[in-house]
Amino acid sequence: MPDKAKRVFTVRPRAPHKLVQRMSVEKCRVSESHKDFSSIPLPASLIAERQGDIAILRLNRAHKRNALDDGTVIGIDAFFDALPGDINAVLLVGEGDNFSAGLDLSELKERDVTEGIQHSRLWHRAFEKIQFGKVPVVAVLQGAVVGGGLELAASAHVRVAERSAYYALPEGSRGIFVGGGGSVRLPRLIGVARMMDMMLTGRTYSAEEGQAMGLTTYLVEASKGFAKGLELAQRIASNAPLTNFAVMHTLPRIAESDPAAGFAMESLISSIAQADPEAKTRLRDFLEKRGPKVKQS
Ligand code: 1HE
Repeated sequence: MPDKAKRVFTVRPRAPHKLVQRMSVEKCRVSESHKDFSSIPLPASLIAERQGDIAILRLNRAHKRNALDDGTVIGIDAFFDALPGDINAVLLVGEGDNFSAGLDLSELKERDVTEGIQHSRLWHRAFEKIQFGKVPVVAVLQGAVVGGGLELAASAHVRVAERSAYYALPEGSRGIFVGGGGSVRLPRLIGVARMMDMMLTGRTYSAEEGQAMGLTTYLVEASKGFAKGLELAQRIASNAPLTNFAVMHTLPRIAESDPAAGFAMESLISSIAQADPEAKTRLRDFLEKRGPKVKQS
């Protein structure tokens, strides 16, 4: 869908910086298929739908290769902030042949240093709500997963890549630096040396190569990404919510703690999870032959 007329974005309850207040987003479009999210102010560059307890957030700027303009990033922030409580997983997809070409370079020209910092912090806030939000997020990748598009993908918990997907960090050739959390998240996925090489030499990695490196979690054939992503999101959504929460919020922090603190945190969260009535029910179901057995995937 083409971009529509623009209007000033004024809806965030927490007073944003004046730069953010000035940023404009395309007019909110609400159709029957995503009426559940109608109270969330989304720009035309984002479409939200639901399938049961799965929310599907679609980058909808295929004509600009889903480049992330300010309105889109503000919309991502608003969407994850206001996700309804009955949603148990999110599927993040890009319309067209590319997941995302990263930062919308046309918006970069006139920013001064302070505005640059505020812009980067805006991305940090939005992507933090993905990585450390309410529910796990599965991203479906195809074509360009580039620059800020890779930073966005890196904030998801599971990445399903079609064979056409490729990863790149062209910031070096544009005279800029990652600003959407890439220097924090990507070294944790692929290592500092690989990220350095990608930024210095413009090296790209295919979806298949990305699998060995930890960027691609699942590799699938052309046009199979959505179905695989949805299947995984449904599987994730069927877990006990407290376990999903612990995996998202506690596991990465334990992994970065010193071992003594990590062991202590693990004991605490495991005892909190097992005391939850949901865990009691699930354990009883298994022991009484009603619960599912582990199946080889
Ligand atoms: C864009 C953008 C964009 C496409 N910002 N407008 N990202 C990049 O450096 C990647 C820049 N994009 C590309 O290298 C190519 O567009 C692609 C390889 C991704 C796709 O190529 P292609 O041939 O399919 O499309 P195209 O003809 O290059 O682009 C189609 C349109 O999208 C065209 O606009 P049009 O008005 O001429 O039709 C492009 O200008 C537009 N377009 N990508 C703005 N990125 C928080 S910091 C993050 C830092 C970064 O993300 S740096 C990396 C930025």
